[in-house]
Order: sequence, then C-alpha cells, then structure tokens
Amino acid sequence: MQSLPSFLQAHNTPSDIAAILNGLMTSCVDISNKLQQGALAGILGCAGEENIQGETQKKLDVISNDIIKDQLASMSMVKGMASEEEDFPVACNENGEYLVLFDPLDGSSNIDVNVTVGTIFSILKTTKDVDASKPEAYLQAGTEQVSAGYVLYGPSTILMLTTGQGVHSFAMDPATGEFLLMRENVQIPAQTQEFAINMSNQRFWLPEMQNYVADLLQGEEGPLGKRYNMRWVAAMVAEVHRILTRGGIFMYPYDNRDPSKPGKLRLMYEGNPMSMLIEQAGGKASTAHAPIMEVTPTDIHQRVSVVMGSIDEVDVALSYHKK
Ligand code: AFP
Repeated sequence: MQSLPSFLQAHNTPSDIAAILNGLMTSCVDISNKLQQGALAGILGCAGEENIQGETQKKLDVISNDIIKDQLASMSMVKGMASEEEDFPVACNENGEYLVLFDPLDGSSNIDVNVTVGTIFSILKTTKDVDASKPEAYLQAGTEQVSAGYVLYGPSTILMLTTGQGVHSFAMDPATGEFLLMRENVQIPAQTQEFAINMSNQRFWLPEMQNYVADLLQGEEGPLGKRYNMRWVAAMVAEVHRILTRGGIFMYPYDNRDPSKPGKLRLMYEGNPMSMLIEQAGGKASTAHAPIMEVTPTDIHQRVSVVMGSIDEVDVALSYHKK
C-alpha cells in the first residue's frame, strides 16, 4: 500500500506543500496516540480556560493545539499559522510562503464520552512580504486554498486529503504511524436519504430552513417523496466523513440565537476546508445563499452558515431559499 509521502511525490505535489502535509501528519499521529491514552494519561476534562469563541477548552484541545503549533513553527516553508483555539495568528518563518489554518480538535465535546473527534486543516499560499502575525494576512477566500483535509480519530485514524485534484483517503497504521492510501478519487453519491442537523435549534432557524426540514421529516408522504434518516455526531469531521463515504447532507444553518454569530461553524477552520473536500468529491457546499468558498472573509474567526453534501440534495435545500 502506498504511503502518504510516496503518494504526494507520485502526484507531483509541490515539495513545500508535501512537507507541510507530512509535518501535519506527524502531529496527528501524536494526537491520535494521546487520544488513545485518554483517561489513563489524565488528559480528559477541561483545561479551565475559554478560547476566542467563548467556549471552554478541553485539556486535549490545548494539547493538540500545542502539538500542531510546535510542528509548524519548525518548518521553513510555513510563514504563519492560525488556530481556532488562538486569539491571534502566529508568524513562523520569514521566508515561508504558506499559511496553515487549523481546528486542532473538532468536536471536542465528544472527547469525554469517547466519541469521534478530528483535526481539520487548510493551507493557503502567500507572499514573503506579508506580516503573518496580522489576521488580515489570512483573509483569503476558500477558493484560494491549495490543500485541505482532516484527520478523523475514530475506531481507526483516517486522513481525507485534497490538493485540488480529487479527494483521497488514507488510514493510519497504528504500528508504524504511517498513513497508507485506501481510496483514490472519492466521489459523493448525488442523492441520499440521510440528513444531519441539530434539530434542537429548529425554532431559531430562518423560515426557509424550517420549511425544508419539515418536508424532509414528512418522508415519502411529503413533497420530496422520500423517507429520510437522521444522524448527528456533534463533530463536523464525523458528519463530513460519513457524507464522503456514503452521501448525505449536513447543515449547520444560520440561526437567530445570537445576531453576532451567523451560524456556529467557523469559515476559515471548518467551512472552507470541508467545502473544498466536498466539492472536490463532486458534492456542493453553500451558505444557503452563495458558495461557501466564495465568501470574502473579514475576520479569521468569523462564522458561516453551512449546507453541504450530495449535490442533488443540496440543490433541493437551496431551492427553498430561492422561493
Ligand atoms: P468544537 O469545535 O467546539 O469542538 O465544536 C464542534 C462543532 O463546531 C462541529 O464540529 C459540530 O458540528 C458542532 O460543533 C456541534 O454542535 P452542537 O451539537 O452543539 O450543535
């Protein structure tokens, strides 16, 4: 089975991007091992601090963030990095030409209950003259990403990766820490009977989204004429992984709980990288009004409304928003 480094070489991935991806995977092997140790290493529970999003940080959020930061800081091609867990970006190496954005541990409320979590990353190209300690340096639309992916820590540790030429899946060999190619050119089925949304927020959604989900719930007796099943893992990595594996639609739409937060998910650390994967696999990713990757970012921590997955199902959801 082909290892990640040889796959990247065989696919002519620019050497700097390949080095960053291999470096990120070194960090993810470390995170995967820490997760395996879990309670035995005394690293479950809260770190006692809040991140920039006002969310309580788990010990493993902080540990994972530090692991990735230490790795990237040592890499000459990395100009700077921005983490969901950090207030401000960190400048790394002056001569680097790449910026790395990441959510070190997505779905961290799952850690204490031993359910799937993941690391999400996005890589942008920049120029040597930018000041990578400034948030403005990172404000590129998702269409500019040169690579994106996630590592899912589940029953096995899986990497889903794109460098703009399809989506490829790798599994970590726990004995060696190598990521080995499992599937090339993953494609999302266009149609599905599975949706994922946090139904407890229903009353806060826009009427368009309420109408769409009401029709999904009506099943074969409703206007969509199909019986749907629902899934909710509370970790975007797990929801997107299911969609990349067997199709589906995932939504974390705008809601009116807090007008300063148009959706819960973060554009730069979750929305953009996941959209690149979904679109590279033949799916669609939208805010419900525009492609997520075309949103012009104004803040590195901004939130975005998300509707993504099987292309036909996303188109149906969007049709409710055009009415
Ligand atoms: P964290 O990034 O704080 O771990 O949150 C995970 C997440 O942003 C995303 O992965 C999930 O889809 C979503 O939150 C789940 O949120 P709720 O179940 O609380 O609505």
